[in-house]
Amino acid sequence: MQSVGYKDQCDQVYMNESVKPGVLIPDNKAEDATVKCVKIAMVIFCVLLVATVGGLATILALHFESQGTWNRETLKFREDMEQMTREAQTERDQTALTLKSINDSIGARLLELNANILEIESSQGNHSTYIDLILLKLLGWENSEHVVYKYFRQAVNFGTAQSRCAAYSGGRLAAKALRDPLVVSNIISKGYISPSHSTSSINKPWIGFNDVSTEGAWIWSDGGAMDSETTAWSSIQPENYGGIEDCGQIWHAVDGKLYLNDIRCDSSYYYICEVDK
Ligand SMILES: [Ca+2]
Ligand SMILES: [Ca+2]
Repeated sequence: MQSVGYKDQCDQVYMNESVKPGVLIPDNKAEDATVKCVKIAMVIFCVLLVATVGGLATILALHFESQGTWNRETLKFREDMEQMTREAQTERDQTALTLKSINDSIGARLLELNANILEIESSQGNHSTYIDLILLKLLGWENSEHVVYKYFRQAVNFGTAQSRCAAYSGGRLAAKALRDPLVVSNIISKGYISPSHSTSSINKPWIGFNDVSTEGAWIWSDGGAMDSETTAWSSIQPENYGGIEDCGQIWHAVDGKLYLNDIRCDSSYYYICEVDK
């Protein structure tokens, strides 16, 4: 009856051995079938084992590959973040330097403005209010002992220059400023004046000096007189060339002194305005 059990488990083997169902199997045949079953089982087991090991190896390989990719991406991300951090720090440092420069500039400007305000407040001039002077300082007018003045780089005729200066409260073409050695030194050092009367350049500015009313009777816009220490007529001037030269200009500068020329009033030159303090 045991042979029936073997038959149930190894039906294919019986068929290969040409054993008919229900026939009693001899012991040696049963043993052979058992061995074959064991072999088949071992083969199946080996196949399953190989498959399992192969699967595990594949899973592990994928895992490590995935881990490697993750590590590379993590490293790349870290490097990118470090680069961004360095760039942000550089930009922050540059911004800080720029802000410091602006702050220093504003601070210096405020100190200068405060000094100007204190000076104007303490001045004994007849100007009714120092607010106008403060505004002129803010507009770039330069300071001197008795006036504030400005060099205008706009080439216009004498009448226009007069009008533009008069548009400022108390304004006129420069006269008093030209008697201040510091002003003369400043306008020469800044290149406001042509170094030579032989050129045709326009930096030979109009000043408050003319003989329009009476030929040969030169008058200054402030009613003052020429200061020979700072100002003089250039050689052979004024010659009233053509009988129509009635307006004064600074023709050139030599050894820190201004030399003047008379010229047609409809010529175009830069000009210098002044306002009493
Ligand atoms: Ca003249
Ligand atoms: Ca002349």
